[in-house]
Amino acid sequence: MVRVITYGTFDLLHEGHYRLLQRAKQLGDYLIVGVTSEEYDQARGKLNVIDSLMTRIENVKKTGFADEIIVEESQGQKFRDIKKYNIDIFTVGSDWMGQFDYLKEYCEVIYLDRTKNISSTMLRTQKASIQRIGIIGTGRIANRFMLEAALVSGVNTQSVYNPHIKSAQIFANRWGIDAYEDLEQFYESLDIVYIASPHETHYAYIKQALERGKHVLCEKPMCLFVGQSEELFELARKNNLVLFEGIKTAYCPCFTKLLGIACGGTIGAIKDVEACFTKLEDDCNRELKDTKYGGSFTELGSYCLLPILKIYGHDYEDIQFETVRNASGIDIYTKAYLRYPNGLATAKCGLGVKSEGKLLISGTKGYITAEAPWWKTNYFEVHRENPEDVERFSERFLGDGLRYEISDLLSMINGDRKKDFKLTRGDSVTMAGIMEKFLRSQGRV
Ligand code: C2G
Repeated sequence: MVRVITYGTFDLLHEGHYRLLQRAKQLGDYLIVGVTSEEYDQARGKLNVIDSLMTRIENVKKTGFADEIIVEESQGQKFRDIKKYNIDIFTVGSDWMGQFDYLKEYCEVIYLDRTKNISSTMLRTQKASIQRIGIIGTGRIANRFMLEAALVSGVNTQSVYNPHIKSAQIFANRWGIDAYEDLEQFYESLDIVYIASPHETHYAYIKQALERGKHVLCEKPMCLFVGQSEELFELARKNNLVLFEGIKTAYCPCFTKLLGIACGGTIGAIKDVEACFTKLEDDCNRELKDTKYGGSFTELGSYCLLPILKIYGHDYEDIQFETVRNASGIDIYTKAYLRYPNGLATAKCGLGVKSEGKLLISGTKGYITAEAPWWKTNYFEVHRENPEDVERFSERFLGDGLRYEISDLLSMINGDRKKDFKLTRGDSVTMAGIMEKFLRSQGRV
């Protein structure tokens, strides 16, 4: 008798899960299915699981493929189960390719092809549907997005578009999704578009997607012109769609906590915010080659402007830029000075100059510091006049952090609009206005 085991969350059970269980059963005579407990999903950083453990077990039972169902409660349990249940084959979907090779010492490990397309037919009966995501762009961030989206329940990334079809195909093969050459067919394949293409292409893609009834998650800076930003948000509102700017820091739990404390009066009235983010890039990278829309401020400015706008709001009185430029005239280092009626702020960004990445918020009773990488906030300190009076705060920041914005986006699509306080329409529009002022100050537009 061949004994097979597989594990999963099986949230909002869909045909990808169904086909996986069906093929797992066909691998042997007796199939054990491990369903993850809520605690274990939290510990491994899986977000947004909707169905309870009981519902998920019930749904797996209903497929009729499992001979036995167990609960997976902790890391290391797979190894123990393989021994305990005398397992011959461990199997899991190919999105986990290579991750469970360490079990090969104890049994056979088989990665079954992941189901690429989740259609809506099976999902219509469910209370929350799986949102199908398609990606535009195939750069570094798109690769990170694939890993992070896999840890958010309720989404299935299934298509990619790049005007250079070769790049789309390489990306699609790597991640087991479909590559599209035709934009219309691509839009038909999805519910949410994730846009990770060069900055200046965002506007046209967002507009197309919104006109076709698709929700949009767009990498920062979403827009480089205030008029475009306003137009797109208006279009999204009219079509009842979610338009979401992906500045990951805004959605990370520790950053939200930091803002809560900063704005809660602990350090008195805030009078200065200094935010610095530098990341050395090679001269031949897109960020430093594009002499019109590239450079330090368009690339990193959104991160530094975020705490400034969240603390002081949108009505700054004045903004000035100072830049260090390379031979092609592009800013390799930029300082933006903002003056508000009640305080000052500086945003400092560099792709060709390295500085200490830091967020420093100064108030009339104390200050808050978060060290680099504060844009992936997991720790900050509150200091007061007495040097010994230091409060320390920390919170987990999982993986690359994109899972938080994907999870918030889903909550908004599913009707929980409250969460857009983390990055509002006004925040995004103001940032687009600042990007435009910057480009004008450099004579680039
Ligand atoms: N799956 C699939 N096709 C999809 C989606 C999922 O074949 N379109 C597979 C996954 O690869 C996995 C199973 O269905 O084998 C369950 O998927 P999830 O519920 O997302 O669980 P997961 O997070 O993959 O848990 O210990 C937990 C396991 O390691 C995997």
